[in-house]
Amino acid sequence: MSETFYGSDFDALQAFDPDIAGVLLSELARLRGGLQLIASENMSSPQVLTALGSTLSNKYAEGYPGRRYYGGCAEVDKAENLAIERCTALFGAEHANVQPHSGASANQAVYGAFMSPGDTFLAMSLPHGGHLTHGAKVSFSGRWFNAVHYGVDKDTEDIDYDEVERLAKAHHPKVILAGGSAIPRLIDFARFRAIADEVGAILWVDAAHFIGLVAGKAIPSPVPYADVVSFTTHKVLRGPRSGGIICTAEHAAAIDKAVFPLMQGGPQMHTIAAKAVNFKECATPEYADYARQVIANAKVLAATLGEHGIRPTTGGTDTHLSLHDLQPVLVTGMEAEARCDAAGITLNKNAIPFDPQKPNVASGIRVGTPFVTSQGMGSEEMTIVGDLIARAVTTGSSDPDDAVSKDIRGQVTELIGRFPAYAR
Ligand code: DSN
Repeated sequence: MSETFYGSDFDALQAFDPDIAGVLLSELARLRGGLQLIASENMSSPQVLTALGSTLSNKYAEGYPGRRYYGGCAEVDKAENLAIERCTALFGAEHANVQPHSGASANQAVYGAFMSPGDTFLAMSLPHGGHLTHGAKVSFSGRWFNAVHYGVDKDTEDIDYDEVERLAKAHHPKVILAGGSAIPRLIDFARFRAIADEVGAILWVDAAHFIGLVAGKAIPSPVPYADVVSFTTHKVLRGPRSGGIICTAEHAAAIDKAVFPLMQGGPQMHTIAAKAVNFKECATPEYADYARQVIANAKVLAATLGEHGIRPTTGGTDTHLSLHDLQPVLVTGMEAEARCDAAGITLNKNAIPFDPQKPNVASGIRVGTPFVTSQGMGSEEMTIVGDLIARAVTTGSSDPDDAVSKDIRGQVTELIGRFPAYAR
């Protein structure tokens, strides 16, 4: 450890609080000891983790660089300015706000910038792949605003753009929102822009899931089309657990005022520094290779599961995730998640469009490749991973002591042994 750096002193933590030190170690062992396939998770770098564990966490810095409500902000101003410069350069955006604490906080700010309570907006429905903060009744977004929802087409299982247009013309929303948390296909931003222009709505893209693929230039960017793009920094992007917003210059002041002081107080300067580190990482050719490999891996994984009868909705994926219908193999999402868990494979149950099951049971699973690709796995390994998931789902047990669970766990251990996460 550097003499002058006081973050990440694990020995001191272990001496003072062995309980929490134990949790940190056992979580690391969990990450290292299984296959991580949750589409929204990744393995951030030691550099990012170091910035997160730094003394910047101590600093109050309400306001923006050069315009703070506290003294002593010269150093954290440097970190925030770097994060802003790197973020706007990475995405070719006119303005960036790097202060949102999370994706949900970023989304709150976007509502605050463009809408008042009672206003109407149009967004994808949660059961068809949207997000809680896109107007679900249990979220502030559904309680304080009038959410109108579009879904996917029954045959293609992809966004029903004709329905989006019809609903936009019928309801004249102030904002049209594109994006969600279980959308395997590319979104047609040009079509959304055209619909928004037809009804005079703001076009907002929630790019939380796929912003990392945009950063790596592996898929088209929403930036040329959207008025505002909200995102998280910890999914494919592989940064700290946090959020951000990019927008056109026209909306910069409204977004900044909505993040602070409307929705948030003091920004987390350690996290902002970690975002700056992450944006620098994402500008490298290595990261672009990574983003392309994430998609290549997701395609192989989706196809392999499909060969085992675990049907990918929409027929496959263009992104980092695929959504699978388990009805053909007569297993629920809840049971599949438990069986995979017992076999050392972490993934999540997920509602599929037109799902007959309740959300906490669900007929599907969602799998994503950001984490395993960060470990260095490629297409060959995705075939093995698909075979292992299929075996766990169709013949496994939720009992970790079951012979099949143990056997699959052994194969998982062999595979991850060749691609260690956070190698010693
Ligand atoms: N909970 C995240 C996901 O898993 O997609 C979205 O917020």
